[in-house]
Amino acid sequence: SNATVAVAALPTAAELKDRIIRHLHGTLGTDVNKASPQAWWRATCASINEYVFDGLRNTQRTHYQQNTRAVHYFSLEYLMGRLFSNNLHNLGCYDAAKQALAELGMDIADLEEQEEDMALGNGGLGRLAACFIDSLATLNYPAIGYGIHYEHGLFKQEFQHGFQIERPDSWREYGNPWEICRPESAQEISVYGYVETVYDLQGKMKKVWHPGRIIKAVPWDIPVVGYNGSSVNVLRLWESRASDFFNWDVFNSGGYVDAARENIEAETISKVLYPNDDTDAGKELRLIQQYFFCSSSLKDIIRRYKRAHGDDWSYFAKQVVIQLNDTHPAVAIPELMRVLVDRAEMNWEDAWNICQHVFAYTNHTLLPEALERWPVRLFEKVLPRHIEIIYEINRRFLVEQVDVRWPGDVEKKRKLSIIEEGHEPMVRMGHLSVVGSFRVNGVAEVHSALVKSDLFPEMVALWPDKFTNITNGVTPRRWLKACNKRLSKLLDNTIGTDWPTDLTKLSALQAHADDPAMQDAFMAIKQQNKADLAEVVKNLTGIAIDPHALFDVQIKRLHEYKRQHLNLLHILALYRRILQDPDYDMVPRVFFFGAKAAPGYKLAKDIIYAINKIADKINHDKRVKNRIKVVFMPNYRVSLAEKMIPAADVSEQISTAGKEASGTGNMKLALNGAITVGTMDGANIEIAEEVGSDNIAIFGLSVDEVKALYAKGYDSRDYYYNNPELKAILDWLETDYFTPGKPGELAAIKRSLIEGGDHYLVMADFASYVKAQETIDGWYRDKAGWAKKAILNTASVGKFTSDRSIEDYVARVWQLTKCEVGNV
Ligand code: 26Q
Repeated sequence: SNATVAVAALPTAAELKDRIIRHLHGTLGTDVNKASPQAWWRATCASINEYVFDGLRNTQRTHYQQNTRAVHYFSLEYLMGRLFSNNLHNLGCYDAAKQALAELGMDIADLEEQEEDMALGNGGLGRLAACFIDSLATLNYPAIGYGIHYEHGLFKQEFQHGFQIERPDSWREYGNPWEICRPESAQEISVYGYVETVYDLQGKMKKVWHPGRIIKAVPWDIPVVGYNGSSVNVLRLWESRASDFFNWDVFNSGGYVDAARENIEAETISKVLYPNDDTDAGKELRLIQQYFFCSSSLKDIIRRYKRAHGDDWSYFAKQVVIQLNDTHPAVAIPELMRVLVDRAEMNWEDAWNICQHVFAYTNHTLLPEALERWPVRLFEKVLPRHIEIIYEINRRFLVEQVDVRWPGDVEKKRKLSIIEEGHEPMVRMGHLSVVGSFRVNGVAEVHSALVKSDLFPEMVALWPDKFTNITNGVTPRRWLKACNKRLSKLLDNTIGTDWPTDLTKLSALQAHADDPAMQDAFMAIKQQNKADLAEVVKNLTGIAIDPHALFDVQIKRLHEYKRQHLNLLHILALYRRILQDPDYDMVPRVFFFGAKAAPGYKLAKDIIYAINKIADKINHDKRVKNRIKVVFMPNYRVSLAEKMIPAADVSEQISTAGKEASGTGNMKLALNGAITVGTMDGANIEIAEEVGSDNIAIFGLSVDEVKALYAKGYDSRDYYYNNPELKAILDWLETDYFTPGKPGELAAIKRSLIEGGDHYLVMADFASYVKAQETIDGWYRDKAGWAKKAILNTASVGKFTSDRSIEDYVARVWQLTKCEVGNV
């Protein structure tokens, strides 16, 4: 046993075999002869959990005994995906489990497919949270992730005649082996009601909130296993229930039915994840979700703190740092103020001082429509005491900071106020987060610069040191080691086995990039991964694809700014060239899409429909002679990403410059040897810097050029009338060529680009994009040249491990100390 890891002894194949059989009998009530794959999966999970729970107990005991400072990651979203293979890899026993199962006659890959994805997030922001908690555990930092235990995660996507249909995701319908309910740590949460002003015997004014409703919050703990079993941290997710306390009177006074209705209302809070990844009109339930989880989590933190320090608050900011994953949990700031001022009876200045040393805020977007704002009247209704506290935070900020810096400047006050005045006054959650935090970060260099220059310039003038950058990263355990086992073995054999925890070690691969044997080995692996994906595509869509074609992949939420329709216009250009010139010479390509559209986002759904209709036409057109295939993978999610990314030759990262805060799929694809076609946006800029201009195809306007074009007045029709190919393609969308008998079904895309003004500059970047794709086509014809570029991509992106991001947060924000966890 190793004294510096939480999980004492890593399981062997023989031990696992014993335990799996024991759980088949004792936990599942079945036996080796009649067990279903589902039962085998459950028995294996239960066996793994014996090690996981040991590690969890050791870690929690060590953190408690050493009274460690910890980061508390507050996020409305965690996109965990599946945990089976991840936990096996992090426990260092994937091969042992594979062998144990093989000896029992089972294929581990079939068992992996039994698990539902844990899809408690929309996209990048939620997956980032999942990568971060993996890195925190791996690096032995004391950390807790807090969030909501949604009954339904992100919807399941189906296509019917090319339309996106949403179906509920019921990931826990048959139970989830990775979670533990902790009813002993339940909390009571208040909402609604009114505030009473009272005076005590000394004549001191006090505010008393009389809540209109009380809801119970029950925590579920999901162990987060660090690589090599180093630490096992927890992800604590809150589920809402009806409070027994509140229901008692209604129930006893004959209101059995009313009580049942209140149960349903209480349980609605954690019922479903909002499927938007940009804000829409303030919904009451969403605000209650935010408050419900922030209040529960703060109570949990304070309970743990008081166990060590009693009523002495002077160590609180030394022990506790809270990271706000965007503004979604920003209501935690007035909530902590309320607890300190109203409940602990602290004076305002001391309470505010604690807050400003506890909170830090990560911004993930600059898009104006995605900046969270809540109507003041909604706050007054749901959180009547909190809106008073926000007003007081704002009053002091305007008097003590803004007016001191810019005396009498009404315009500055209007711009900086946490309350946006107007017909419907709004609370600006970004402003609240900046004012209440000691640090604010963006998620890639260019994005952090824009946060300062475009979003909060006056806040920077007030507090220049508050703002910093922390470039995103991804966990190489899930996004290389576990999802691309073939490449991982090649890396182990070539550069040693340290790379999963020290990703810059990948740079040792650069020395092999010209070696023909390495090129062959690398591309042979890519070829096998492509063959595996072709099989998945066949099963999922019925489409037969040539695994030797170039695999071009765009996987991300569907958004105009991400420009899936730019990709589509390029496909149409190629198709048209083929129709006009039957011998048109191009490298055969399969264009893969994976994307969910927010259910209410009309144009995003129109784009999905257009891709599906155009795919159908092209895939069945004999004249194309298989030079183009278009595959829209249904229900894109983490587990599908793990199958697509290792098989990608080309990574599409084509957002309008200045719009994609960072991107993280770009990192995963480059790590697996895909070559990026991308704009100078988000982390693409840093990827280009790392891999060098020979190994990436950059195109399009830069951030500065985009700004200049908007400033001079952008007219997309200039490009329509000056580029005959582009004009012909857009006009094509108005015909019934792709939708026989139904002309105009695809016209909305053209309209958005012409009459709609083309806000995301698709037309302006089109020609440059087509050229970049021609460069890619040229590169791919040179097999050795391509192999070299692919190898250099994998070799050069070590910077983008989430371990580096976490070390940056520790150094620039959290100030944590590593805690080696012993085992007894
Ligand atoms: C807000 C209010 C109401 C309902 C929904 C929302 C909401 C939910 C999710 C708003 C935004 C999101 C998610 C945003 C997101 O995923 N942003 C991405 O974050 C990544 C990690 O930093 C970046 O890499 C991406 O560039 C960024 O788009």
